[in-house]
Amino acid sequence: MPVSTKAVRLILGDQLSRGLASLRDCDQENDLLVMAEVMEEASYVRHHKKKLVFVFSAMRHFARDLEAAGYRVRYLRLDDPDTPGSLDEVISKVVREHRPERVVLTEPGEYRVLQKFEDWREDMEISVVIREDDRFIASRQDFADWAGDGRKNLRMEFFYREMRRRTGYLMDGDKPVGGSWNYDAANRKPIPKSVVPPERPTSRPDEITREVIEMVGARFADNFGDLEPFDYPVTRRAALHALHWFVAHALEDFGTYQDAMREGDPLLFHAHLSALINIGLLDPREVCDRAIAAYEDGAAPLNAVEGFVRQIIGWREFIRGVYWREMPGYATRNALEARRALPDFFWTAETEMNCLAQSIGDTRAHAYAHHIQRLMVIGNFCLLAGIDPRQVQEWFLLVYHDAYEWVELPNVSGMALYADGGVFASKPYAASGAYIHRMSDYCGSCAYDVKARTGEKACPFNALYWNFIEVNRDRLASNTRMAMPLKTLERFDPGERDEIAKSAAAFLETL
Ligand code: FAD
Ligand code: DLZ
Ligand code: SF4
Repeated sequence: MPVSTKAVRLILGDQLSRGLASLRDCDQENDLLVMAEVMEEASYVRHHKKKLVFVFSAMRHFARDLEAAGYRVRYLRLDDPDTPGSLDEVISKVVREHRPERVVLTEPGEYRVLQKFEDWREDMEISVVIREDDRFIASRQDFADWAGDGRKNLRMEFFYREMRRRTGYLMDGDKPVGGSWNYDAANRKPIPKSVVPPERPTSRPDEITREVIEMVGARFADNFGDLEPFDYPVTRRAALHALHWFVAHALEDFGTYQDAMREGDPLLFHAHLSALINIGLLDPREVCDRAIAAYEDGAAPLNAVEGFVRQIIGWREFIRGVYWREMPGYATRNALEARRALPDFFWTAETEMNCLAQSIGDTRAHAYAHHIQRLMVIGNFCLLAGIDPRQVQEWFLLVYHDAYEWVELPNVSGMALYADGGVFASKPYAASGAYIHRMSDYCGSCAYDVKARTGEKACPFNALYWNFIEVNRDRLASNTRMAMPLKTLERFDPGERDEIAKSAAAFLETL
């Protein structure tokens, strides 16, 4: 006799958490957990091959572990001809076939998917329950309450302090441990040649992952990025290993070299945990707890641990709050009226600008680049060259294995491009070649001269930077944080300003 189904509980590819809100009151005998690999999600952008392997393999391992724990799971594979192409069709099919009393969902990470969920709630004859995603520490409502209606510029630092108070992380009563909220001043050092980051453990793909690699290789051969070698954690157990490894071996120097870049090593002392947290294999609270325990045990200094905790309970939560507060209009903002097409070298990594060749090359190889590569090399270039924000957003959404719109969009539009007009950034993160030179070893083997401002061999970031200030002079005039570069520009003689405009135009022409 077929088992009757009380509730269908759909679990999305980035909801791989045993504590997920929609799993909490699951009746193991009568409820059905549904997971589906669907072409719509696999192709709404042409994801990096490693991101596809990561998501599908983690989904398959999660389903296997749920089954082993006694849950009834219906898993629809992409390579099964009966699997529908979209989440809409999946939900219709399982409701038709299993006739549940209700559908239980956890709110998704993207506005586009929330609209689907809301349509189901509206259109279906059975009850559709959408639960808050409480894997985040601040709910959407918490953020909205904090941000208020009228607050024009949202500042992460103040939100972060609220989160410190709320979580009690690194707090001494109502005071921050060590007396300061923020130790960022100690976290901006370039990395000397003599410092050798710890070697990361590697692992071999198991049978499930090998099968997924084969499927992605066959069906997504033209997508961006290297498929192999693939050794990312795809289970809860492996994710915990990665967390323990980071805390034991890299956290100590995470803060000091957080902004540094080195050719051939995108990881340095970074956590490489964003994708695992975003997909649900690690909980942000447990990640912070581990880091704080290392501080309390004397294994990691305060500047590292505070810096790390700030990224998670500060930036990560803040960025998500901004996304839901500002959507749907946020995706189409273009405050600086940038219209240039994304250059081809974003796909090939073939450019003489070594910083971009390295950062895009790392991205293509690993579906990963660290924050400063994303912000101050790739994002900065797009800002200075006036690349169309929609094209930049799409690129960032597809190339990184931690990318979902809730986190990618505010980072790109708000932080890197200032396309949102300053919802949370106090000024555009624009920088000349000098910044990249200071924080990396890229310039040493570059075809361009980082010290030269104009001329054929001059670092393009230099003329582009001053040209950006010139072109956006009126827009930036009222921003006190831009007063210094604007004043410096005024001091250049007209011939120099003319040369800058010509050099920038000549370079932009080559794109
Ligand atoms: P670490 O440098 O070791 O940081 C620790 C953790 O802090 C990360 O794992 C992450 O969970 C969190 N974190 C740090 N900064 C941010 C931030 N700005 N926003 C959200 N979380 C943060 N992060 C994504 O997860 N997905 C994205 O699609 C994404 N796109 C980005 C696009 C741009 C233009 C920029 C500037 C940043 C983007 N980030 C994104 C944020 C950040 O670059 C990555 O979280 C980080 O590089 C991931 O590597 P890691 O785990 O080694 O991080
Ligand atoms: C990223 C992704 C991919 C590639 N494929 C699937 C899928 O086939 N099925 C699924 O449920 N989820 C997938 N995901 C994750 C979703 O895109 C993600 O849940 C939404 O973007 C909401 O954040
Ligand atoms: Fe990048 Fe300019 Fe340095 Fe070359 S010289 S690596 S283009 S910053």
